[in-house]
Amino acid sequence: GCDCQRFLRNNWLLLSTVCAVVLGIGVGVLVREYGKLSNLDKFYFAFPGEVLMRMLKLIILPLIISSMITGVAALDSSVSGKIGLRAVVYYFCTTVIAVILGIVLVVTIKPGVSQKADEIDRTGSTPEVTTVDCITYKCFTISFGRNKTKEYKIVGMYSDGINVLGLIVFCLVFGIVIGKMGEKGQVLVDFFNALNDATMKIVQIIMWYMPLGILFLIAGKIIEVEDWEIFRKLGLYMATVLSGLAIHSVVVLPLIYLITVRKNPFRFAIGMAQALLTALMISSSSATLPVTFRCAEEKNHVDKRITRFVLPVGATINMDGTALYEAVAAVFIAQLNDLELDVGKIITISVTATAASIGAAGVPQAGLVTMVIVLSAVGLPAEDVTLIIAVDWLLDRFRTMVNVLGDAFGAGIVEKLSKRELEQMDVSSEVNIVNPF
Ligand code: DAS
Repeated sequence: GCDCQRFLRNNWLLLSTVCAVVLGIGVGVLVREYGKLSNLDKFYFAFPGEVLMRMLKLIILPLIISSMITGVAALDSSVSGKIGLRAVVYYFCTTVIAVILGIVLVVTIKPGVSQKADEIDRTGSTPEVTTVDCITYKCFTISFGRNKTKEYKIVGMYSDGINVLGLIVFCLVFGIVIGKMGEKGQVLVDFFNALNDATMKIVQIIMWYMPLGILFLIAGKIIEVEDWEIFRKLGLYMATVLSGLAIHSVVVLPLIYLITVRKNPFRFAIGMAQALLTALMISSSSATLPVTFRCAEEKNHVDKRITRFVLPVGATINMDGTALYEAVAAVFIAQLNDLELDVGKIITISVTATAASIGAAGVPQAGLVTMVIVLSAVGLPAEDVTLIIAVDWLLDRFRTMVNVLGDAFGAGIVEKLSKRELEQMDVSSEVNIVNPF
């Protein structure tokens, strides 16, 4: 009785989100079968989901600014340099491992070789993605034409206005400067601390809305998908990507966590469940950031001084799932094109896939866009991304989930490695981050 009640109270959000997913699938399938909705109806139907996305996107800007600035200001700059270095080493190593894992899998499974190559008839089987209507390749901004009427835009929410990486650098500098200003700087530190508290309060409100938004996000997607047949055709490719993502998140990352932190990695991962589920539903690690923060701090009790630093930067540059996917997809397309891959080309793919994952913004299908870099580096036609567009929305969800998991483990690992510095700070300084809850 009592245990069960406590479990419900602590996990009601997660449970109702899971229910929302199941319900969303049910509603989606039913409406798809019997609904006969026009395009406008579909838009209205999916609108509650769109509202969730917009709320999350709205809140990440003040969240990144306030958490980064207060996080850095609270750290002594020599310490923050060390913590930053550890984070970057972690980001880099896990990304490279993910790429190698992806390449090993795709080279052994060979999803694009032999009879599979004939199966994916390049013009016939993907009728809705016949031409690349326009490619405006500017700061990772691209839009692919799907067919003549329906434009399929992959324009990051930031690409037209805000540059997250630039913002992060600014916040780093600003945080260090006001941290060093003493008395006068304290006003600003207090201000951003208050801003951070307020932002997290709003996040809490958004979380209440989350199950409903997710229900309609998933139902709306099920109604919208036009061609299920393509899944069978690209099945082996998808299986390669998904098994790579599974190995990375169930074996590789937990092992690294286990070795460094010496705690149960799966308990840690379960603590992140709400964030992982959110990532899976909205396929944006940036928009998931508010939830990632809450899970890491509330459920897994990672030190706020670490999360404020490691999570926003990680969400922007640390994308293991994307790196793995880019490597697999590039080799897959090479196999479809009968391109012989020598060691040099494999290395080129590995390096560019790593770079492309760092360059990809944490928004839906950003990885598909930076894919162009990898393809052109080995001389493959850039428009061949159209071959995998049809299933990308699905793979995007899973790689985003792995991206978020990688950031979370990173926070846990960097915290452990920085224990000494954090303890020293506890005794030496009064500047502590106010608990917003
Ligand atoms: N979906 C992106 C993310 O937010 C990255 C990608 O498209 O691979 O992590």
